[in-house]
This record gives sequence, structure tokens and C-alpha cells, in this order.
Amino acid sequence: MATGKLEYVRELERGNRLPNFNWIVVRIDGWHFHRFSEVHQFDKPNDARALNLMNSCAVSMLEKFPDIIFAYGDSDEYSFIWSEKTNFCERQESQILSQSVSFFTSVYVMKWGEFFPTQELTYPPAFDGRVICYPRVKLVRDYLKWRQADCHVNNQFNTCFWTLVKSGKKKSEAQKYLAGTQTAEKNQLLREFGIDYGALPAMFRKGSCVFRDKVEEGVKLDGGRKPGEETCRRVRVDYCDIIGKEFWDQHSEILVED
Ligand SMILES: Nc1nc2c(ncn2[C@@H]2O[C@H](COP(=O)(O)OP(=O)(O)O)[C@@H](O)[C@H]2O)c(=O)[nH]1
Ligand SMILES: [Mg+2]
Repeated sequence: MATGKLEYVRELERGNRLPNFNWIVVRIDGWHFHRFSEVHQFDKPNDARALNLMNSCAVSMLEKFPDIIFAYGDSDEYSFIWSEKTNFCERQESQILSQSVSFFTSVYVMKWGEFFPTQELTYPPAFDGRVICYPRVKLVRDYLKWRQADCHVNNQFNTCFWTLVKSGKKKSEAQKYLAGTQTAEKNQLLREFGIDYGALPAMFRKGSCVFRDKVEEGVKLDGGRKPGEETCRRVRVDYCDIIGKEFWDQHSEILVED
């Protein structure tokens, strides 16, 4: 059958180009990971294997998509910052989002056994994703501050909650006990249980940042590529404070506003 007459249906496809000059944030979040973490027996409140698996997927994302300039993740979520200059898939929202989520999910499944050698993956995990555009570096920085502050609040709460539950309190009692408490009170509570919150692993307290190593002027890169070509820079994971100025002063090449 000739297709010419049928091609008009293509006109109903909606373009959805994201605005130029905007940094594009893709945030991926584990779908019903409350259940997934129970079924797969994640350690509470933090499972280092699960977090390292998420980090490894994020590294694969930066290796696969050179236009992702920075990523931040904690718990079951990861935010990927795409360069404001990217023209990947002509900036079509649905393609950037679907490629990000499907690639991340595939890598998660492929690498599962590497991080959970003794725990079978019993059903396929899924992630949802959303896209947010920010036209200014300040907004991107504030977005990242917001995610890291959220990580801190959740982690401190969860650390207290599970400490109380492990000490014999019912979950409902622990919830009630912690309601309305401030940071200082939570730290005090943990000290009473012999836990120095500040000494817990930085990956738990701060979340994880993924970015490319800075290239010093004149350094010859692997494969003889020219400095500035992002694909050949090593992607690294670190547990940095991205709320303060220091990290951004030291890595001023990551987020640059013309
Ligand atoms: N035990 C454990 N659970 C985790 C860990 N990371 C994420 N989770 C679970 O994943 C949930 C993520 O929160 P959220 O996305 O709001 O809930 P979801 O809709 O069930 O995915 C948390 O509430 C935890 O139940 C971890 O390291 N250990
Ligand atoms: Mg989730």
C-alpha cells in the first residue's frame, strides 16, 4: 500500500524543543523504591552497595553523553545537568528524557550483580524522570543546593529514625519522638547513642557529585585528543559540599555563564 496518503499523521507529532540558552536538568527517581529496597534487603538507612551502583550508572551517563556537565545524586535519585549549549537530539525534551531514563535503567540492571553479588535482582526496577530548564547559573546552583540540603535533612532524620528503631522503639514511636526536632537536637540524640553524625561516610551525608576532571592547559590527553574535548576527560565521583562557594570556585569551568 502506498504510504503517501498516510503521512499526514506525522503532522500530529508534537515538537517539544527545550529553550535555547538554558541548562537542562534531568532528574531521575527510583519508582517505588520504598518497596524495591525492602524486597532487595537494602541496609537501613543507607546501603553503600545501592548508592555505589547509582554512582556507577551516573558515571556511565557522563561517559555516554558528553553534554552532561555535572550530576548529583542521593538515595534513589540522580540529577543530570546538560550544558546550556547542547543540541543533543535538537534539544527535544522527550528524546533527552527518554534516552536518559532508559540508558540509566539499563545500566542499573546490567551492573546489579557487580554491586549486589549475593542478592538476586528479583524484578525489573524502573525510574521516572522529569526535565527542568534554568536560564541562569545561579538557578542551577540553587537547584543543586536544594537537592543537597534535602539529602542532609532526609539522611539525618533517617539515621535518627533507624537508630531509635534498632534500639527497640516502634516505628510510630520513633516518628513521634523526632517530630519537630531541629538539627542540633538530632545530633544530640545520636551522640547519646554513641554516634558522631559528622563522622558518618560523606557519601551518606552529602550525596555524590559526578563530573570530569579539570584539564590543565597543555596536558596531552589519552588518544591524543585536544584539551577541551570532553569525552576523553576522566569522570570522577566525589562527595563534595556544593552548597558553599568553595567547590564552585575550584571548579569554575563546570558552570560558566557567557
Ligand atoms: N533501606 C534503604 N532504603 C533506601 C535507600 N535509598 C533509597 N531507599 C528507599 O527509597 C525511598 C526513596 O524515596 P522516594 O523516591 O520518595 O520513594 P519511592 O516513591 O518509594 O521511590 C526511600 O524512602 C527508601 O525507602 C537505602 O540506601 N537504603
Ligand atoms: Mg523514588
